[in-house]
Amino acid sequence: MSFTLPPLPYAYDALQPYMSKETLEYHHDKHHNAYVTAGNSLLKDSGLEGKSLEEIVRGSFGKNAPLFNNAGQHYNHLHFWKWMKPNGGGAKIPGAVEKAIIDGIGSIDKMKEDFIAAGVGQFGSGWAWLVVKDGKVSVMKTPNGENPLVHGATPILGCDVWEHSYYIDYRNRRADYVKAFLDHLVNWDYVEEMFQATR
Ligand code: MN3
Repeated sequence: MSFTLPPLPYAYDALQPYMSKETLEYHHDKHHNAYVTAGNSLLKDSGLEGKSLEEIVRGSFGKNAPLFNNAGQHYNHLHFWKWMKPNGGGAKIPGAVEKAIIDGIGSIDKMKEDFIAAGVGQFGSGWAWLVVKDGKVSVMKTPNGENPLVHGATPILGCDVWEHSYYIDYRNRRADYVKAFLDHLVNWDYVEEMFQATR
């Protein structure tokens, strides 16, 4: 396979005021595109050509750091765009994933608290996640381009906490960004879709 950059599933200004047109233009057109371009170049002669993106991410982890970083970030961003939508977030959580969150973490409020703490507590660049591991939903965080796939877990929601994701709109206020992500941007239907695919 080769990596391709899909268009955003909404207009560049669709997530305002919580994520600006300028942020999405840079983040999608420059940052994500750079992972795609570098990833394709690093994939050549890596021994992982012809594998699925998930196989490339798992297969390069700990073995080929440049390829892993770019393939991991490509995977993370492909889903990140779909994990958001205009008028998302809040309490509109589909029943199956809502129940699994409550079973695994205790309550929706506790999940939000833990998710924000994971995003804020990730030193430097990285991601905050809701994952399914051994059939149970939990919160985790990873540095840089790493993701739950290489820790035996499947991500069902991820928030990019690299500065490029929020610095234009929130400056250094990462907690405000992660809170706005949960309250106004999350596409819970896509979270539910990824959750159902783990069952
Ligand atoms: Mn990013």
